[in-house]
Amino acid sequence: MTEFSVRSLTCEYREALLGTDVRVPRFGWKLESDRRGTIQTAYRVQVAESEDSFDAPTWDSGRIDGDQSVFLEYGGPAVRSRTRYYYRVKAWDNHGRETEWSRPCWWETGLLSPEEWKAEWITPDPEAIDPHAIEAFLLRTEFCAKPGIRSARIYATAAGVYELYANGARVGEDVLAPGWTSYRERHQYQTYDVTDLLRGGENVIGITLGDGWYKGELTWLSKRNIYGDRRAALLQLCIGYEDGSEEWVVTDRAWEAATGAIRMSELYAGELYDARMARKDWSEAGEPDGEWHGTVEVPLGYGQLVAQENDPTRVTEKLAPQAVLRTPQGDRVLDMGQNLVGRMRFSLDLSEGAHVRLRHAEVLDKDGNFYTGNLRKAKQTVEYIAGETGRVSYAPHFTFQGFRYVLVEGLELLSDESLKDGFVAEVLHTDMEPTGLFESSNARVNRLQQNIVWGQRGNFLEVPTDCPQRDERLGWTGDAQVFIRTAAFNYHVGPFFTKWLRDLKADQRDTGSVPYVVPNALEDYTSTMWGDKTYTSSAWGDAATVCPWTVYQVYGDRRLLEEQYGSMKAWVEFIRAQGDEESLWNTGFHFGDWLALDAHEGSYFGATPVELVATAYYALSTRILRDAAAVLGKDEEAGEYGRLLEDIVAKFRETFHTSEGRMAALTQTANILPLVFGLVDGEDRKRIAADLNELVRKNGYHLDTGFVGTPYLCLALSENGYHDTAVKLLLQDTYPSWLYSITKGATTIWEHWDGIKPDGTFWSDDMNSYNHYAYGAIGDWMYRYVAGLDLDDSAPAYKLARIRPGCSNEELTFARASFESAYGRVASGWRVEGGEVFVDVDVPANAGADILLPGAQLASATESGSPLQNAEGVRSLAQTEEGVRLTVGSGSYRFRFPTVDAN
Ligand code: RAM
Repeated sequence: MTEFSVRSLTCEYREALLGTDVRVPRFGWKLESDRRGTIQTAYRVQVAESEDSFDAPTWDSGRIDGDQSVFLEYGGPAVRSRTRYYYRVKAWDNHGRETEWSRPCWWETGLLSPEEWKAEWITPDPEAIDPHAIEAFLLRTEFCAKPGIRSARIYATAAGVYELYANGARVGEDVLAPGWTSYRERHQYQTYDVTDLLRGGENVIGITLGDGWYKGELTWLSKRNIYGDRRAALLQLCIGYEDGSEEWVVTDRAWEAATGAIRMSELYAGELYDARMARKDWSEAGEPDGEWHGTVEVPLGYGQLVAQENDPTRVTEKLAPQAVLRTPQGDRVLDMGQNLVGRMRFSLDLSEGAHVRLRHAEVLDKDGNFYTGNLRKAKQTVEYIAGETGRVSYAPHFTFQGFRYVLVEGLELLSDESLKDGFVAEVLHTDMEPTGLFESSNARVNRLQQNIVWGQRGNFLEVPTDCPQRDERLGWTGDAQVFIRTAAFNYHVGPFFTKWLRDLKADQRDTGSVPYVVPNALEDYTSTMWGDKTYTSSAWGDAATVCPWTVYQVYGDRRLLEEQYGSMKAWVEFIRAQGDEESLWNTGFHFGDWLALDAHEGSYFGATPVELVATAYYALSTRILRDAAAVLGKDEEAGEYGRLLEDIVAKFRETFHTSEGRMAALTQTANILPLVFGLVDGEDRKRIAADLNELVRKNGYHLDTGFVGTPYLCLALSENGYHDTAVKLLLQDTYPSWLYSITKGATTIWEHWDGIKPDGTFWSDDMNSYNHYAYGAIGDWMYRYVAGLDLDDSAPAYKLARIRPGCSNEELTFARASFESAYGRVASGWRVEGGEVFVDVDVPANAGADILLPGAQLASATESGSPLQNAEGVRSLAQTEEGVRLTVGSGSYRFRFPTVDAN
C-alpha cells in the first residue's frame, strides 16, 4: 500500500474525455494520504501522445512548487484536432514525501475548427419524403473499408435528435443526442469511438432522426419548428489504418433515406412504433429492405458547432414495477413505486399485429383512478404494434415520460405476474456523477432527501427543467438558480451548468435582460397574465449571476466565471437601467414569490411586494458581481459595484423598512430576504430575525413562502439564532410543510405545497407538477446547517471546509453528510447519545477544515480519545461562546464532548 499517492485524475472535470474542443484543458487530481495534515507542496504534470512515450513528453510542467491540484492549465504546445493525449501527475507533500507517477489518463480532442467539417448536413429528398412527416427518418450509407483498421471515430450531430448505428449495432449509449442547446448559436456534436464496430470490407452507418427540441412540439403553446423546419444529420467518420493512411466517410447526397417503424416520436406526445413497417437489418451491409430514396443537402453551416460539453443523457438505472393495480375504473396499471423520468421497456412474446398501449401518469386520484389532468396537452403515450410473432424487446426512442404509473392496454391475456416481469422502467437523465449523501435519524427527512434527488434526476435532463411531464419541460431560470446549490451537493453539475450558462449567455438580449427560460423557447411569448412585452423577471434572470458564482464556489471553476463575467455584468447593468432610480428595481413585471401561500385565493403571485423581491435580488446580483470582479482581479469594477451595492442596500432600507427598522411587509419572505442577502445588520438584523421567527411561530410552525422565500427560510433562521425553529419547520408534517407531501406518499418534490390537498383532491390541472425541484432547495440547508457540511467562501472547492454540526433539536439524534469535492471526500456527521455529542469529520488531503463543535468546552472535549490540544492535525484551537472552534488539516477526526445540558 502506498501511503501517499495521486489518484482520480480529471481533464475538464472528466476522467476519460472523448472529443473535446477545449484548447487549453485543465487538469485536476486528488491525493491519497495516510497522514493527517497533508498538503501538497509541489507537483509535476506530463502529457504525452501515447501511454509509453512519457520519456519524450509533449509537455512537462517540471516540478512546480505549490498546492494547486484543481484546474491546472495545460501549458504545452497547441493541441491538435483528433488527437488522444495521455497525462500523468506526481506530487510532493509537507511530510517530505514524493508519490509515484499516477496511472496515466487520457483526453482526446474532437474537431477544433469549423473548417474541418467536410460533411454536408443532409435530409431525405423532400420530393420523396415529406420533410414535416412525423415519422422518424432513416439515413444510411454503405462503404468499403480496407483491412487493418487501427482506429475509427465518428463526429456527428443532428438538427433534431438522433441515434447512430454501425453494422447493425447501436453506437454509444447516448439518448436524445445531441441534447438541447440554443442551437442557433451553439449546436453540440458528439464523438464516438467505433473502432470495434467496423471491419475490413463492407460497412454500413445508419442514423435515425427525430424532431426533438429542434423541430418538434415544444411549450404549452404547441410551437413547432422553433429552431428550423428541416431535420438534418451531419456525420463524418474518420478511419485510421495500420499503414498510417486515413479515410473519411461523410454525410452527402450519396446517402439514402427512408422511413420505418417509428411512425411518430415526440418529446411530449410519446411514440408510435409499428414493427410491421420495420426495415429489417437496414443498418447492415447488403441490399436494404424496401424502397429507399435520395437525400439533399441543407445549408446549416458549421460555425455554431461545439463539441459535447455536458454529460450526455443516458439510462442510469432500471426499476422493476412494484405492483400491478386494478383501478376502480377497471384499468390495469403498473405501479413503479417511484415518480421518475424515463421510459418503459418491455420484453414480451407478442403475436403479429398485437397492439400495446402505454399511458403514463404521476399520480392516481383520490379514488385510485389513473389521472392525467396535470399533463395538460402532453399525451405521454407509447404504442407498439407487433410485427412477426415472437419475442420483442422495445423501448421508445425520441421521447421521455414523467411518471410513476403506467396504464397498460392490449396485454389483457397476460397474468399480473407476467406483466410485472415483462416491464422495466429505464431512468433517463443527464448522466452526472453522484457526489453527495445526506442522512439523518428521521426516516421522513431521509425520504425528503431522496425526493429531492429524484426531482433533480427527473429535471436535469439536458437542461434544468421545471417539470418533466406536462407540455412544458422548460429551462426556467428562477427554478435553476434557487436549486443550483442543492443540486451541486447531490451530483457533479459542473459540466451541466457550464453548458447551460453558455446557452443563457447566448440567449441573453443585447440589453442584458435574461429570458424566463433557457434555451429560450418562449422567445416571442407575451402573456396578458404576466404583462405584455416582458421578457424577464427578478429572481429568474439572476440565474445569470447566481449560477456561475455557485459553480465557482463549489468547484473552483474560475474560467467559467471569467467567461460569464460579461453576461453577469450585463444583467446587473440591465437592472440598473430599470426602475425609477438607479438603486431600486420597482418597475416591470416580476413573478415575485411565485406560488407562495400568502397569495390571494386562486392567484399564483405571493403577497410579498415584487419591488422588494426585485430590489433584494438586485443587491444579491450586484454583490456577486462585485465579488466575481475581485476574484478576477478587476479591482476597479469591484470598487464600482461595491459602491452600487451600498446604494442599493441603503435604498432597500429606505423603501422597505419601517421607521423602527422592521420590514413593512409582514410576510415571511419579506423578512427572509434581507437576512440572507446581507441587507441588514446590527439591531435591525436581530429584530427582523425575531419577527421572522414570530411569523413562523404564529403560523403554527408552518411556512407560507413560495419560490423565492422557501429556499432561504431555514437558512435565515439558522444563521440568526433560530436553528430550533428551522428544524421544527423541517420536521413539520402537517400542511403546509416539506414533510406533508411525504405523508401523502410523494416520492418527488411537488410544484405546489398542496398539489394533493389534505382531503385528497388536487390543485387545479392547469399548473400542477408532481416533480418540480424548486422547493427541494431546502436540501442545501440540510447539508450545510443540519449535517453541517459547508465551504468557506474564501477558499472555493472546499479547499477549506466549514463544518458546523447542527445538533440542537431533540427530535433529530444524528445527521451526516458527505461530498466528493475536487480534493476528495469531505464529510461531517454528528450523533447525540447518552448526554454526549459525537462529531465525525473527514477532510481530504491538500484541504483543511474550520470546525465548530457546538456547545463544547475545551476542557472536556476529546478527539479519538485524547485532549484536543494533543490531536495531530489540529492547526488552531479556541474556546468561543458557541463552543470550541478549531481548524484542522486533512484526515479523519472523531470528536466527543458532553451536551450543553450535561456540561
Ligand atoms: C411555471 C412553473 C415554473 C416557474 C414559472 C414562472 O411555469 O411553476 O417552475 O418558474 O411558472
